[in-house]
Formats: sequence, C-alpha cells, structure tokens
Amino acid sequence: MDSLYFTNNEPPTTRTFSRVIFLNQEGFAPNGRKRAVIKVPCEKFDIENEYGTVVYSGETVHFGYDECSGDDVYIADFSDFHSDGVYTLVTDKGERSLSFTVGSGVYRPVLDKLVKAFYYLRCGSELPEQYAGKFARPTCHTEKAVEYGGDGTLFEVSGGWHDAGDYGRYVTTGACAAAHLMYAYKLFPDVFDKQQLGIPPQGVPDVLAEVKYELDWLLKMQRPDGSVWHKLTTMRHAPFVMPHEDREQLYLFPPSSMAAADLAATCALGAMVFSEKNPHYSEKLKAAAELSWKWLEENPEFIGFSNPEGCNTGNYSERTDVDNRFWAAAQLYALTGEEKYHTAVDDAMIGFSMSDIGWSSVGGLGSLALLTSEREISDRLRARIKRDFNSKAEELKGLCLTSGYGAAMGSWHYIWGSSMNLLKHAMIFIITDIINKNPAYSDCIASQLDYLLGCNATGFSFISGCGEFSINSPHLRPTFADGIDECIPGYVSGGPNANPSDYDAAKLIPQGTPPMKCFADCVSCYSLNEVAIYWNSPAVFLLAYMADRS
Ligand code: G3I
Ligand code: 9MR
Ligand code: ZN
Repeated sequence: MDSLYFTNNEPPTTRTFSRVIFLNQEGFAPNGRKRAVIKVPCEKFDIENEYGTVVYSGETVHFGYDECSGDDVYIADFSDFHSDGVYTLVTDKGERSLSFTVGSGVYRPVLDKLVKAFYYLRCGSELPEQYAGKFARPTCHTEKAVEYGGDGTLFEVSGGWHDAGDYGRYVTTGACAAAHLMYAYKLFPDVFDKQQLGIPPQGVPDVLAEVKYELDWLLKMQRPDGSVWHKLTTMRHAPFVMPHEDREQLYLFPPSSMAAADLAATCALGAMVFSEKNPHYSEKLKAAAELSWKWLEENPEFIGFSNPEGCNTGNYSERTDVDNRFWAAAQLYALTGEEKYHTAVDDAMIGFSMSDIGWSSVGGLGSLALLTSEREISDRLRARIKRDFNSKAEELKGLCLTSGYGAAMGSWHYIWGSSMNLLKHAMIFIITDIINKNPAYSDCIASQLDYLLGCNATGFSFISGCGEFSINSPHLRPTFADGIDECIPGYVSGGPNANPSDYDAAKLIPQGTPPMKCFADCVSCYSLNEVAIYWNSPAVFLLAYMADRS
C-alpha cells in the first residue's frame, strides 16, 4: 500500500470520532476504577442502563487543559458504581457516550483476541477454516532461504510469526514478544490455564502453544556455532498481497550480537516455562541458549546490524548490546543457577536501564528473570532493580496524573509505535507493584488500558475488533488483501505519532496537531497505524493482569 494519495489522487477517507465523551469502550470490572473524559463543559452526568433507566448520577471534576491533546477536559468518575450490565454515560447537556459493559469477565475476550492475533500472523503454515474461520488462508513463505552475500546454500527456516504489517521475521522482536507472552503466563497463569483460542492444540495452554510456534522458528535461526541471523526477509517489502502470494527470494541477513543474546534469553526462559510440560523440548531450548551464550562469550564485541544496500525491510538496529547480554545472563542464571551467569549479570550492570522492557532496550526483561527466580542475587543488584523500577514508576505516575486522559505519556512519547511506550509503561507499573507487594499503581494501570480501548483524544479503540469504534484499517497486508471488510480482531495499532513519516500520514496530519491527535485509521499510514507482534505482546501482559484482578 504505497499511498492512497497516489492511487486516487485525493485524500484517503478516514473516520473520525463524532462524540465528546471518551471512555474504555469494552468497559470495567465491577470493583475496578471507572472513568470517562468529557471534552465539553459538563457538571453532572448519569449512567443509563440498556432500557434508558438512570442507575447512577454523579458530578464531574474540571481537570483543565490537557497538554498532549490540546483539549480542556472534565472527568466523570463512577468507580463506586458496581452493578453488572451494559450502560451509556449521558451528560447534563444530553451528550451520550458509546456503550460499555460492567462485569467481571469484561477483559477476557480482549485478552483472547490479542493472543489469537499471533496465530493469524503464523508464517509457514496454512490457517485452515477450522481455526481461522473466514480469515483462513493457504501456507506462505515455505521456500528455502539463502544467506545474504553467501554461497547460495539453501536453508530451511520456515515458521515463526510475521513481524507486523510486513512479512519479515526478525529475531530480536520475535524473541521479545515471545518473552512478554511467557512472562504474562508465568505471572498470571490462572488467566491462561483454561483459555480456549481455537488454535491447533499442543497439550499445553494455548498461549504456550502459540509461543512454541515462535520458539521453533527461533531455533532455526541459530547457526551451528551459536551465532544467530538477525533477520529473515525478502530484499524489499512485499506489495499489499496475501502472504502466499509473496514469492520473492528470502534472505538470511548477517548475525548480530543482539540476536544471539535475545535468542539465548528467550530460549532459556522457554526452557523454564516448558520444563514440566514438555521436558524434551525444554532441554532442547536450554542447549540452544547455552550455545548462543558460548558464542557471546567468544565474541565479546558489539556486532550491530544495518541494512545492506538495496534492502528496505526492517533494520531493528541498536546502538549497544549490554542490555541484551544482561538479559541473556540473567535468564541463564535463573535457569541453571551457575555462578558464571551470576558474575556476568553483576558485571553487566552499567550503562542501561534495568526497567525498560521493549525490543530495543531489554534490561527490564533481565530484571524480571531475576525477580521471578528463586536464585540468590547480590544486595547491590536487588537494590538497583528496585530503584530503577520505583523511580521510573514514580516518574510515569507524574505523567499519568498530569494527563487529562490519564496516559502516562509526555509529548515526546508520541513517536512511531507510541502504543508500545504506553504499554511498556503499564508493564512497569505492574512490575513495580509486584516488587513492592503493594497495588499503589493500580489506577495508573487502569488508565493505560482505558486509553488503549478508547479513552484517548482520537476516540479510537486502538485494538481492532475491541470496542464499538475501533481501528479497522491497519497497515497489515492480509487484512487489506483478503477482501474482507472486517479487520482480523485483536491487533494493537502503533498509535498517534507526532512525527508522521510515511507519505500519506505526513499529508493527512496538519502541522501543529497535538501529539495525541496525530493519528488516522488509514491503511497506507504505516508510521501511524501499523500493527506489530511487540505491540501486541505487552498488551497481552496488561490484559492478563487486568483479567486476573477482575
Ligand atoms: O528514539 C528516538 C527519539 O530519541 C526521538 O526523539 C524520536 C523523534 O522522532 O524518535 C525516536 O526514534 C524513533 C524510533 O522508532 C524509536 O523506536 C524513530 O523516530 C522512528 O522512525 C522509529 O520507528 C521505527 C520504524 O520501524 C522505522 O525504523 C519503529 O520503532 C519500529 O517499530 C518500526 O518497525 C517496523 C519494521 O521496520 C518493519 N516491520 C514493521 C515494523 C513496525 O512498523
Ligand atoms: O509495509 C512496510 C512496513 O511494514 C514498514 O514498517 C515500513 C517502514 O519500513 O515500510 C512499509 O513498506 C513500504 C516501503 O518501506 C516503501 N514502499 C511502500 C511500502 C508499503 O507498501
Ligand atoms: Zn509467511
């Protein structure tokens, strides 16, 4: 989807939200915090049930000017309303919200859709109607790959998830997304134990079956010496065709030390997660993790990645690998208890955040490895982890409280993939509460979910198929090429980006638009509205936490 401007010679049609009340369009748990944001003057509000009967009345609080959206907003809080049902919020001037639910199961379907979205991204296998329904499609990308610049030897490296709206498969983002899902499972197992997603069963909870699909592919990306190819893509992004129609040559691009470290970490984590359920597989993952660690020891220098001439698929370049190596050491220490990993962890503690938790900065995943393990760690290390999480959470809480929409986001956070920033921040709040054994940030956590599901200045729910006014035209090849109007549900959009850099977004978003409003639900706008596995995965973590509490 190059440009809708180019193809039609006129602006693409995009939907805009026509109401003035913004709230979580899926709804709230009976005992949860419940809020709506109203962008016109309003003193009083009612909650009406499905039959138009007023079941609750309240007064708003004038929050004032919200910097990131440019809106002057009022807050309607009805947290002390606890009855199950489907409702609408109505202001004293007669403006109505979209409908929302109050009920203890409210977040389960959202969580299910978010996890199932990974299934629909499976590469190298058919999605039969039995599991994929109307989104069924043939298998894709099963041709063998060659090494870029190599001797033409063919490698069988099929499998894994498509990374995003494109058909590339990248080790660091895949490893990070799989790790988020495994940590969601480790911390909130009850939520997943009975989950029925309608995917091929593996004798383990479905979320782990889905993770295994990615781990199987990651294992193929490891070379015999333990080094790991950085990515597997065609030379250029495919046109907007179905995956099985993309038949260009696949290339394995040179190894990076980030890829080796992230693979070691994720396989070590997988070895722990699968140890009881599939011991043979667990051993295989452990061996892979150890092999890549050995390669990292033998190759202590940073080996980065940038695209060779002529290649335009994702770069996922990083400037350092110290955080990646820390994560690998921490995860291997948690798995084996061997002192050499503890030493490596202790030695690595300089120059990176220990609470950051996305693919480009994974120190927080190393911290999670240590926090969730029984292994002894030095007081110095424990103190550092606590300090990094607590100070970050306090800083983010400050942003959350000064945002009219409750987003823990400063204007600088609205970049390509801003949803990942928001979701990373939600994860940091959750982990800090776990560290302190005190739910001090639960309101902040709820606010991040509210934003994602519609309580933001665009009015969109940023998860496809969740909420009445949700994104439906993401930059996602199959969703465009399948000829079905409805988008596959469960995808998190990249979200508002104050520096829109694709051709259409740059034209569509007027200069000076406030950061939170720099968004369009437009298929060609990849810098605003693409989807990605590593934007879905922290959302799974957040929804698992929310479902666990409701
Ligand atoms: O970190 C800087 C920050 O310091 C600066 O103030 C800010 C101002 O724009 O930019 C920040 O960098 C941004 C960076 O993402 C942060 O991660 C860049 O502007 C932005 O262009 C960059 O976008 C990345 C994009 O690829 C382009 O490289 C996205 O993070 C990344 O998610 C995205 O990944 C693509 C893959 O290449 C291909 N597959 C799809 C995937 C999703 O869109
Ligand atoms: O579809 C691609 C998307 O996944 C990437 O995030 C984006 C940036 O690398 O690139 C998209 O592909 C575009 C390519 O870069 C330029 N030509 C148009 C492509 C979209 O169809
Ligand atoms: Zn594929």
